[in-house]
Amino acid sequence: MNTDRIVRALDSFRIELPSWGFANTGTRFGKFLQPAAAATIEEKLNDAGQVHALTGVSPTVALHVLWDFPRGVDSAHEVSALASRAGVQPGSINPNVFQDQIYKFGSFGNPDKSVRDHALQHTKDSVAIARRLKSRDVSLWFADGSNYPGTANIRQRRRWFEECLQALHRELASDQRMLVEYKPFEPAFYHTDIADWGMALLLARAAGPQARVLVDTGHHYLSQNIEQIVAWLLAEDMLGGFHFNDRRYADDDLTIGSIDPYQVFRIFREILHFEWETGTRADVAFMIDQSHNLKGKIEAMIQTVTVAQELYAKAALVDHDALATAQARSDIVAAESLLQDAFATDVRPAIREWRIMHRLPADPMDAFRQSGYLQRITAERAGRAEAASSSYA
Ligand code: PSV
Ligand code: MN
Repeated sequence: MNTDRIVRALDSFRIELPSWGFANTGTRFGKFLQPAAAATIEEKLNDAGQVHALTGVSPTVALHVLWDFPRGVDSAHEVSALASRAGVQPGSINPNVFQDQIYKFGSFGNPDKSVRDHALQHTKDSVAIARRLKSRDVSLWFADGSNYPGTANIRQRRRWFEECLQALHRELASDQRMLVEYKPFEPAFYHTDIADWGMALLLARAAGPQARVLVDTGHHYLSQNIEQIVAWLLAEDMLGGFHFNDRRYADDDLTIGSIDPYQVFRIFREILHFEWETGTRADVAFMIDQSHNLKGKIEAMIQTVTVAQELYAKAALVDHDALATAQARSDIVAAESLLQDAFATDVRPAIREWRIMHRLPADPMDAFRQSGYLQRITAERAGRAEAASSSYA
């Protein structure tokens, strides 16, 4: 095993936690409440801080504007202070133009101009929040779509999306980015306005030079080749970031690698191959977008971060020089085996060493279970009313 490669890979690997992953969330059939779940932004940041303190690789937290900034931009100062107290920093800022009643028929794609204006204003406020917090990325996801054929003017809505995204792009500071996330269905079940990576790419291009595409791994039809999408977006310099999660059927928000770890490995491998080929690090934000209905929230996040590290380390073991030779000779078995051998390597001992080297617990999950943190917050948080704005579903 090439330990140097693993160490180099781990030194540069960071993954962002979602604030909403620490709150009570569920499915559309209901939530199973956990007494230790976070209900306030302070609690979410504290829990994320625990994950970072134990793993050392999740220093930033993605924030959802309606759930985490009760007073909008006026909450920014407080959120920033709470984050630094928790030992983390604000990460990507996620506007929310899908939850309020006003968005029943869409946001940027709504036929009613006053609703489009309202949505645009919210996203502009989100850019302002991001700027206050020194967050680079404003991450946009739209639930817009329709449920029945003939009920929406698809090309007109596309133009409205272009106009709104362009207007929003004009608000960005020169060091900010906007990320456009796509999703093929849900909550809309006939058409989604930004349904796939091609639509997101075209809209990001139309929006302006600081817009990129965000790939949520749960937002694809089954068996779609996600790493090929990644390769194409890298080639176009249009890959901005990921929302990682796993799934068996649809957008199930399961733990990364729990169903198909080889797919995550293949995605990381494409990114590392790009770096090998170009000598440039791909400027891509790794973020988690998971919510756990059954697993303990903090344990699930520690597990997530640990698995992500393992898969990244395995991908870093692929010998791209040897792979290039095998590909050039069309030696299919040799080429494929280079991936399979790397994937089969047990990188856990090397990761333990890396943690010890960085004065981190060799086993973050065990350290968490020993720490007493869960018992303490369970006692503190049990019995208090859940804050209404803290989560979804
Ligand atoms: C939508 O399914 C999504 O992936 C978007 O990223 C949202 O911001 C997130 O989930 C939380 O609802
Ligand atoms: Mn997402």
